[in-house]
Amino acid sequence: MKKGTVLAAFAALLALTGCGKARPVLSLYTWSDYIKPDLVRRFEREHGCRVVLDTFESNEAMYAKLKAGATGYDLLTPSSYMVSLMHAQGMLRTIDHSLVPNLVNVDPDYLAIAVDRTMDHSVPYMIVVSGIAYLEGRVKDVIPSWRMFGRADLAGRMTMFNDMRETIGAALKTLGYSINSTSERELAEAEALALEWKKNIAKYDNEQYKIGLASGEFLLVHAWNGDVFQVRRENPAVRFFVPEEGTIISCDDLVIPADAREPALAHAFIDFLHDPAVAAENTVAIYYLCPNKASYPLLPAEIRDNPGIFLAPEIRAKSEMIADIGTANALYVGVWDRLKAAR
Ligand code: SPD
Repeated sequence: MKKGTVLAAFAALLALTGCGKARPVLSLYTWSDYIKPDLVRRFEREHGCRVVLDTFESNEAMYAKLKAGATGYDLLTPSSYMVSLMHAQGMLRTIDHSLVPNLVNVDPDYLAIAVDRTMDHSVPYMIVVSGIAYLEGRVKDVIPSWRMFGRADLAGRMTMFNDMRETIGAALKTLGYSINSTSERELAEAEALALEWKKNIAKYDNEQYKIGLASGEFLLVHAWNGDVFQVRRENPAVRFFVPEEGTIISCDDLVIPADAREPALAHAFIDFLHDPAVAAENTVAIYYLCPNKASYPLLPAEIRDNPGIFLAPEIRAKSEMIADIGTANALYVGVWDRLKAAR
């Protein structure tokens, strides 16, 4: 074959496979272990694009990075209280419902209590329940309470979240207060309790606790439900409970930053994630519940009957979602700074 003919054939092949032109890139900034990798690949195939994932460890870290000038993200998954703040600061795009027909599948019972009930600028992605995970057989006399962090016999073998709203929230809940308290007196009491707990914990951490629990380095950890059930695949001795005082329930939402480069692709990804079969497959893989009502009948009993995923009504009644508390946030920052600095 002549050289020109070979080049023409190669060019035709490239055109056919779509490899000749640069594929659009969807840049997703999210928590780790938070989407089934096969689903990402399926979306890439179906949309002729590439999905690039970057991860953050806390809402505050993600927000700080964006505020410091990081750009180029098309889709983020902050918790609802952070979504409120970002929306108020004009950081998010309005969701174009005509591009996301699967929004009809979002659970109306969840939307009734959501912050953005009309999905104006956010679409719920996953419901997250905070609690305590431990290794059965390695921790004696477990009581279903946040007060487990006061156990001196477990000193150095426990972790709590590196997340001010979660860790201060756990202390507030233990004392019978709201996790959204703005009372200086209640926060001072919570600070004193969290300070007692700090003497027993190895570190504040949102990521390493998973591997640490699986390996037995840590015996009891402050944990998010889905992460724990993923870890239990590696170590069947892992147990999870929601403390009897009540807990924090979060929803991490899909949002499109105002400066997204691929907003149409971001809308398509949201629509893909709310396809009922995709939502169910994702939930089965990561053990977080996607509030997609049409997907519930597709979930196996392992998920549907798991009290750490579908909470008992009495525990749910005692639990709360983190709210954007406006200027009172500074009180939490003060408590958190002192807790982190304390020895
Ligand atoms: N590995 C996924 C963890 C998701 C955690 N979402 C955080 C909610 C904070 N309140």
